[in-house]
Amino acid sequence: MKHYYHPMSRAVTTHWMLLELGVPHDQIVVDFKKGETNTAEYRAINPMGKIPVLQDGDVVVTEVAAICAYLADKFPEKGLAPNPSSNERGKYYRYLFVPGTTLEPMFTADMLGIQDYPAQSVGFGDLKRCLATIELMTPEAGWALGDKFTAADVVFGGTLDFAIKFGWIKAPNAKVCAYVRRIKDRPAYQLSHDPSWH
Ligand SMILES: N[C@@H](CCC(=O)N[C@@H](CS)C(=O)NCC(=O)O)C(=O)O
Repeated sequence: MKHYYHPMSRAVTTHWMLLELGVPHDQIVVDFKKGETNTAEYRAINPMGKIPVLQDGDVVVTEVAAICAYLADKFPEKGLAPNPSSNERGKYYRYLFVPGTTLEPMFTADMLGIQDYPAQSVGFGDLKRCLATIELMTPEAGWALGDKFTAADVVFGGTLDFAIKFGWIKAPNAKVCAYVRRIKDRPAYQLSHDPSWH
């Protein structure tokens, strides 16, 4: 498997996922700041010109959450996804999808100072609703699905970690901080994230 990556990018999340699984992969550093995602060759792999990308034989997976979900299902013996037929799967999908489809766009709009938008039409609603959703979804103890750490924590927890680090969440409460602390204490997190990010 090839993992297109840069150490100062969202690709640290998919690298973290690969390390949680402990599966071998070729790490291909793509320096997006030098335009390496802008070449015709790279755009043929991902027309969005974004990292991360996972290439598994003929299969190309883009988007952090999709890559984490794909990897968790490819290696079921590692236990990072609930069984496809279990009821937990619904909750699991929610943790995988809410960050990229709802929270990140809200944080982006907020950071850009965009306030005049139709909250009932835009997918993220408004900041108040997003923060209430984070509050509800953040586990009091353990992990998103209970005692067992899963890819849901890599995606949801990883997004909260970025949100605190980059000031997207201005006043994280004790529960959110404690969950992110548990995330950051994981050896695979520490191996995949630059020490200045810990
Ligand atoms: N929605 C994408 C976002 C990926 C993304 O924005 N990656 C940035 C680095 S953090 C990138 O590749 N930027 C290069 C560019 O847009 O040219 C995902 O979840 O993978």
